[in-house]
Amino acid sequence: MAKHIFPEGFLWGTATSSHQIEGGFSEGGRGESIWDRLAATPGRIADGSDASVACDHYHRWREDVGLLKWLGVGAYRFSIAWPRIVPDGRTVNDEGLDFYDALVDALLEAGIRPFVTLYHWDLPQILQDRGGWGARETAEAFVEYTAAVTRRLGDRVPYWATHNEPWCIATLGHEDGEHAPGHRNPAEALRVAHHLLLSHGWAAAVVRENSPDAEVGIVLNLVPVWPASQEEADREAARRFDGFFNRWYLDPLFRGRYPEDAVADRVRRGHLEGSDLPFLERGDLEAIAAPLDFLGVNYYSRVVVKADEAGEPVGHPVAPEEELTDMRWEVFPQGLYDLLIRLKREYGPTRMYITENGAAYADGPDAEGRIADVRRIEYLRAHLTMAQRAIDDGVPLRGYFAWSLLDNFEWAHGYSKRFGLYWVDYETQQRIPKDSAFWYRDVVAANAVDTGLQMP
Ligand code: IFM
Repeated sequence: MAKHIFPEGFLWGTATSSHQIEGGFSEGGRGESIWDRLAATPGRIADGSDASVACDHYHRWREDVGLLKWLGVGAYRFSIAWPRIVPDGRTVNDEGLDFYDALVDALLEAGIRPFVTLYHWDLPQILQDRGGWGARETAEAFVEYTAAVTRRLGDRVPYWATHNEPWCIATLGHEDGEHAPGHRNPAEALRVAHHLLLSHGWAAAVVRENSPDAEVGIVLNLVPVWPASQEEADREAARRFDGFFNRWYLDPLFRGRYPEDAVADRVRRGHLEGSDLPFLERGDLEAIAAPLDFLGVNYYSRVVVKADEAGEPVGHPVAPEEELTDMRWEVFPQGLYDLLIRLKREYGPTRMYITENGAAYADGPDAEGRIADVRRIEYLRAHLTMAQRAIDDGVPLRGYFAWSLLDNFEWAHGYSKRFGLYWVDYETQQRIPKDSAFWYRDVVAANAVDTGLQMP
């Protein structure tokens, strides 16, 4: 079989997030989060569930570190639950810090480097009550929270990501209303995006003070955007989608400005009164554009768009049913290569990590208890092949994190989508390695992925 060998020192990992796996809602002094509140609202989560128990990682974290050790990964990406650290929005809760402190020590003891995300969507509800990310004060509160976390863990954590996927927080949470806090207000969504970026810049400086040897970055969900046809209207729709989805975040972070065409687009749609961004204050863009040690890239699929009658970009899925995952996302590995090459060419990040990549498929245990998740293996194999090709072509890609270690609470979909390398039986909390876990373990051990093709 042809092998794609990764560079020495390539960081292999898996990823999770606090809200999706921890449970233990009322323990350790944890406060309410905006996702607890959303899930308590009937009709907001597809299967009517919530994350109050999830994978019970709050109690089973030692076992989960054991799973990571068995996989042989060199790193584990997880997030800190802000409502455990600052439950009332003001006072630091030592018990919350103790939990992560012990986890970090156990990981290091197992030879696994902690890759910590500070914000993966679980805002303390009390801060939402004071305006949430729409308020500049929340950016200030994020800095204080970051200071508390990094003062405690900064001596041992080598990788810090400030935010996970600000597009999802701003757009899904404040424009589409699908995610917490469930607002539908495009003007607010733009303020939210700005405050997230700003808080990233401010917090990154604090991380550098408290964790001087660590790498600091941010994690974006990015998509290659394809026009549905070569018609001018569709190409224009694709450009606009790219502006609102990718460049709205990449440009401020790497170029210190919002993309003019995308701003004009928002003005035209009535989401901004003029191109003077009302939320922008002196010094903000400089803070946002402070150099990053890494860019975290979450890649799952591409998007194909066409122009509707009003010229607005609308999704135009083209893939046949069998090329869709359970999220109805097209399996499109080439997009990962294209995206990495584009990032290198247009933004030149010092280094990148694929901080999430994976697929939701429901495959469960057969009569013998085996989980033959062949489609997940093929998905991961194809994407890793593209990642390795990008490295060969000069992309400074330094690591890869499979999403996810465990099946978990998939936000508005509840438990109905399974992304894990491990199957979770939510009744018993048993974790069962899927075939993909065995396969990934071999990849990590070999530092290589095979193409799956017998070469002559
Ligand atoms: O589960 C999510 C994760 O929280 C953020 N990135 C995408 C994943 C799959 O939808």
